[in-house]
Amino acid sequence: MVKVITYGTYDMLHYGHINLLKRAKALGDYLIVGVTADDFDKSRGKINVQQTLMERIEAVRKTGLADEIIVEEYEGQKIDDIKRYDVDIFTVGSDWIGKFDYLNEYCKVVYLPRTQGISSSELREQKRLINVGLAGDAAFLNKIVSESSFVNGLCVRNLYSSNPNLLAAAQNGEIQIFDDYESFLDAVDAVYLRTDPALHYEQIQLAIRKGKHILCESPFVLQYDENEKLRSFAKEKGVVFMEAIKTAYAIAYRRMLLLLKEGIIGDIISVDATCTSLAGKQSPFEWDCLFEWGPTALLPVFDILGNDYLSSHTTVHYLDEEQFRTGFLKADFVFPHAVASIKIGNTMKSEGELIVSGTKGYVYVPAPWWKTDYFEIRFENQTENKRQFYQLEGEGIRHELVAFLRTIEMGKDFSNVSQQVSLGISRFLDDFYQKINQTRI
Ligand code: C2G
Repeated sequence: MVKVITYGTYDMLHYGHINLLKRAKALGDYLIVGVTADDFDKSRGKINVQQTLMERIEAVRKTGLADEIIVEEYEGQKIDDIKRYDVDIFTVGSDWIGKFDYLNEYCKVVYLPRTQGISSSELREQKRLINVGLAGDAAFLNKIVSESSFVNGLCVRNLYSSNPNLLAAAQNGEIQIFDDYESFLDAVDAVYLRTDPALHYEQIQLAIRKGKHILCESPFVLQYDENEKLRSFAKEKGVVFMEAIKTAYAIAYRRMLLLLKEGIIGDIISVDATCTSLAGKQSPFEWDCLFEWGPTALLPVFDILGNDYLSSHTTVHYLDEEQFRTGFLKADFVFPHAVASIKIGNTMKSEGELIVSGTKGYVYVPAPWWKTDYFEIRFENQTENKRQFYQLEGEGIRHELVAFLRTIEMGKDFSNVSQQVSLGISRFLDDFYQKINQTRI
């Protein structure tokens, strides 16, 4: 019996896939089809897959061409599978020519001509393209533009800004520039906001009124009650509103949260996050340190401990107290059974690490933890220590854009920044502007 094996994602299964499977089956007597797991696809840069693993497996099963279906979960698995299933022929489409020649050592390798004129990417793109306009002055917007090119179904064609550097870059591309916020909104389906947070409340309200979906860089408002008001207004108008913190989309950060929930380090006693940078503080187009770093540093505190803290105290060094311009800040929180602290600054440099301490051990995320692809779970007995590594593409921004798009398309919330975190950040800012429990140095 000649055994054949082939692999693929088989997202939105189409006749190109079916042609391939038919010819693969004809090469032998028994066909094994490896369907890629979501994590494996993410690690090889496929982030736009629309269907779940189970849906994709079911679609392959329904073709009736596979004698056996397996899941491809890791780099290098093909060699293991060929040996384990005693495979005679490995086959894949001609788009992979040369890539799998190394398998010749284990079985025959056949590249079958790819079917022209059809692909999952094209099918995904044919779905309505959501036009996301960018509003703001920070250089960070350039990253959103470049990351958007990795996301099918989304395009960036409009910019509302006053930063000449951004405008110059936009003029070289195919981006239309606006100096009037309302006409900018009229030109887009959705908006990514990175404007001055003091303006967010008005700007978001207007966007909601015009039925535009909003992805707003955190902090999205400065007052707790504004946060609640905008949330219910967006809901009432059927508009998607998401707060953006890119770290929330880093796979390592998500996995760390799951492990903590499972109790890997016991009960959590303390969360300590530090975020500092010296870059950017000179430019008038960059945010104040409190906006730049506050939400990111607060993210793990409120994700892990909730936002119901009993008390907090902030020590702040102001660059300009009247304008609330900050140089660095340290805040301490007391929760019913735990404590937390954040240290942020752009006039000082420190080790940007995150430490979560528990009754059985602790999690250590090395600097810069907010762009993490790696963390360690450490115990008293060092032999029990675990190291976890997860690929991080595009600092999380790509996944954030995918989540925004999916929420718009499917009407289900895919945001990784929970209401608990969002309200916690607003609560902290509310206290800050009222100078509650604040010491100046
Ligand atoms: N295919 C094809 N013609 C098309 C589209 C796809 O022949 N128009 C083939 C691909 O070459 C591949 C299979 O169909 O052999 C599945 O395609 P994808 O789902 O795009 O999977 P792919 O990313 O190619 O994964 O480990 C995974 C494998 O390396 C292949």
